[in-house]
Amino acid sequence: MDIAIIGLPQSGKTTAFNALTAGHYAAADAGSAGPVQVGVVKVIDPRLDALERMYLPRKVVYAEIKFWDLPPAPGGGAHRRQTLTGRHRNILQGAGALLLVVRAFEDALQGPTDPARDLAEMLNELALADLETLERAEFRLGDALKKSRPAERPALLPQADAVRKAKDALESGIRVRRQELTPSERAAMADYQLLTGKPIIVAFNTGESGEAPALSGLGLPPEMTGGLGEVRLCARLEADLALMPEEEAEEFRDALGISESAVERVKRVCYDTVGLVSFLTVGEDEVRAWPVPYGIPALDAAGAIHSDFTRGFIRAEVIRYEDLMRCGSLAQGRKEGVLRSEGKTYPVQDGDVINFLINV
Ligand SMILES: Nc1nc2c(ncn2[C@@H]2O[C@H](COP(=O)(O)OP(=O)(O)OP(=O)(O)O)[C@@H](O)[C@H]2O)c(=O)[nH]1
Ligand SMILES: [Mg+2]
Repeated sequence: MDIAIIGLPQSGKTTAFNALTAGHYAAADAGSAGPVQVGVVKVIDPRLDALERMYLPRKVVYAEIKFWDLPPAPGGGAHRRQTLTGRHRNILQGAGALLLVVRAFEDALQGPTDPARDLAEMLNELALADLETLERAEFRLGDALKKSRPAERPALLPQADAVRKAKDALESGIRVRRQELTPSERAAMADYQLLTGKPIIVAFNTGESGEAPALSGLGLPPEMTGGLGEVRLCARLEADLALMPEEEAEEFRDALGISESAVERVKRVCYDTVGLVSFLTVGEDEVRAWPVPYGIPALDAAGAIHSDFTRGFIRAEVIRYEDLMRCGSLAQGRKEGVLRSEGKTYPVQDGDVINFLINV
């Protein structure tokens, strides 16, 4: 999954990126345009370690999260507006989720913190970017309708209706992800890769001391904060810890009363907010975790492995991870009747170990 880090200028996005990816790239000065940075982190999964001991595979493949940090817009530090429509828009559009960094650390240059104001401003920016996209789409569709032959209209009209509906709801303050759209309307929206259609995780970047804000305490309207994920981290401290040897970092965390590294917390909140689960595949060749949305049909889960798998899908043999560990092998699981045979529509659960039977 790709997660783009967004936030107001100088909110600590690059510092958070470094904390999450243990990157060695120094936070750039305000306004200086740095490169786009990408960092990949493995999603630690103890189940894979246990399966590795059982299967002794040639390789183990963990689920991954890719974090993206964008350079500040030219002159960015000077004015507060973050341009979400600039030349890196495609990265934001391609992301599976947005990590929205909100400054909660004191900074003499930037004045008093105001997380509620900053968060509202960013959410507003996202909505404005989407409104622009939808207005352009509405215009184009209207034009196409005018020029269309009668036979072409039935395809265009529902699209135009869906765009209008989403735009109206967005104007009344409801993010696209939270809108009540029919499955076909949602499908029509998918083409536009709308930013407010993505899961958003708010990362409060707190100071080394002092009170950490919470979404529920910001006094923002529930329609604005509903459905947002939240996590608190002290990016500067965590970025320092991320560069230390693991043991040393652990000692520091213990001393500071931090039970878990920022990256572990952020990963979990991202998984929860996006609604991701992992199904597992096993074998002598490879033991692997596959991140997929919760409850996706077995057919689509097969497609996540290889697009050919959707065409040749026969059935899925499924066993719960716990049952496999208890039985010791798929064959034993079959004997005990806990290895089930499932069809295309079976909703995949976290911890399902799946063997797809494919006709190639
Ligand atoms: N005290 C404190 N300072 C921080 C923290 N995180 C970031 N900073 C400082 O805030 C300034 C901006 O941090 P960056 O990580 O560059 O922020 P940014 O959002 O990437 O900035 P732009 O890319 O220019 O928009 C730097 O001077 C950081 O050292 C934090 O958790 N605590
Ligand atoms: Mg930066």
